[in-house]
Amino acid sequence: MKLIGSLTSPYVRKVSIVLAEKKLECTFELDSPWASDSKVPSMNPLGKVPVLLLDDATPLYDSRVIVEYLDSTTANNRLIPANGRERLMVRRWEALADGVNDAAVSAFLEAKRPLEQQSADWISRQREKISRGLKSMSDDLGPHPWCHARGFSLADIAVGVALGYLDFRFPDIRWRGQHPNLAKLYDKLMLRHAFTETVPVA
Ligand SMILES: N[C@@H](CCC(=O)N[C@@H](CS)C(=O)NCC(=O)O)C(=O)O
Repeated sequence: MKLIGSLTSPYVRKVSIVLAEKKLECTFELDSPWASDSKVPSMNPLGKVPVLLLDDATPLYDSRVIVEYLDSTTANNRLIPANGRERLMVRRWEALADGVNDAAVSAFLEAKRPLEQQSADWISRQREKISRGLKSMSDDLGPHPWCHARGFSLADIAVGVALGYLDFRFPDIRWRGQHPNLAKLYDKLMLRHAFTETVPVA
């Protein structure tokens, strides 16, 4: 298998962490979808990373499909409950965390446009999504040790990646002070090898 992506993408990071947690062998190919010579559009018509190239050369996207596939390949360290409401709730955590990333990526890209083309309204709309997303994560986590009752899961990976991406792109968002329970979870996640070896790099 080969993972194609950039080092700054939170979705690529989520997949990298799942690969490490599942102890799966995979090579990595650096390819920025923003580069004019990027090969990403030839593998994913949407032109987005991550793409996972299977051994038979089938390209898989997006990150949610990829992590579902990876989790199903081995019985060890299951990260997504097999079925029922538990599965649904872990996938909902992932959707929320990925949605915070969507808003953060969108606000970051907007702020990179020339000043006269930027929309302050757009950036503030995305920041509101981030702020509501953080509150919802914090409320749902409450006093529990992990996002999902059964223990460490894809939900914690997705939330940890979103929090790390905010640190990386929006250090002015002081989520630790507002949500100490998320800070506690994050500190615990950062003790895991899979998280420390995949810190985003500009
Ligand atoms: N929902 C997708 C989001 C992927 C995504 O937006 N990736 C960004 C990098 S952070 C990208 O490739 N953007 C290029 C583009 O939008 O053209 C996933 O989970 O894989």
